[in-house]
Amino acid sequence: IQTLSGPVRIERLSDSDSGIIELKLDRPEAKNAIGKEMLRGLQNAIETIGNDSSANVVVVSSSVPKVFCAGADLKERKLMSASEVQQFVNSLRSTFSSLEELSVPTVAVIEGAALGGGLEMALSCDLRVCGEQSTFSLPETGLAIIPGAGGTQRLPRIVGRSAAKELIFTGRRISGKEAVSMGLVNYCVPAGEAHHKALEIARDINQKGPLAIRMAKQAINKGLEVDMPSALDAEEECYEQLLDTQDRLEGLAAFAEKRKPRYLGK
Ligand code: CO8
Repeated sequence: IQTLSGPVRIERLSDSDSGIIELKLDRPEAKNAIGKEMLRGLQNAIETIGNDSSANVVVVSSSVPKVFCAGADLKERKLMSASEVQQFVNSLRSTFSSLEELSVPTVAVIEGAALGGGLEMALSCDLRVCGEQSTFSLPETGLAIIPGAGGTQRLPRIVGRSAAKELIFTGRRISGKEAVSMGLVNYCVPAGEAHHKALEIARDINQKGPLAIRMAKQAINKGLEVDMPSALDAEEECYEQLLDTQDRLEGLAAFAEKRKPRYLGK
């Protein structure tokens, strides 16, 4: 895999973890705020991962201590005209949609602040793990705007409409403990251990049939957007794509022979 540099890096783990890709935000001077360069970096990274058929799971984290991402770059934003802001936000929104639409699972690791666009990025991932000292907020209404990169849509789908409305109307910062209690994150662990926990989850996913994981993600995501009969059709379609795979036969053979399966993704 190509290793991208700049404010967004991607790296592949080695040996038995080689299906795990790390996407790292690294713009320490601005607490990972998303400006134009960061946005381009994210787009390149997501495209590169999307084209890599041997990627099985992506861990999205920050290399900057005590922050996941401070949201939109407010200094850059101040210099933009309304139409430039509109263009930028549209681009950010579609970038987060491509993150959400990656065929493989994504796990966000939050150690510290996930604010505004930074939280919206985490919401575009499939799973979230945070350290106890983390803080989460969508402060946009305090800046006289609304979350514009998916926050008004993804947050209520994850935590329910009532909790999402309170967080968006007030911009209140919540802790990791509160985030886990409302289902915003899957796990809240002691500070500094979120990356370790995310890798544990990623390794678990990486051991499973890779095509099955992709089909499970597709079935869940497609099904949640439509009525139940159409959702069950989506499940059937995804299930049937797995019937003729070598990996399905390998799973059965491994069970019969009481050994670990060796999946090839075919
Ligand atoms: N944009 C630009 N620079 C930033 C940002 C930001 N969002 N956040 C921090 N920085 C800069 C600071 O200005 C400072 O720079 P300098 O050294 O030149 O003064 C540097 O990063 C370090 O910041 P702090 O000294 O504040 O560091 P702390 O560790 O004390 O605090 C925090 C870190 C908690 C992240 C704090 O900086 C903070 O609260 N930042 C602002 C968070 C925020 O309000 N973000 C915007 C949310 S709104 C949004 O993202 C809209 C996106 C929706 C899509 C677009 C819709 C229009």
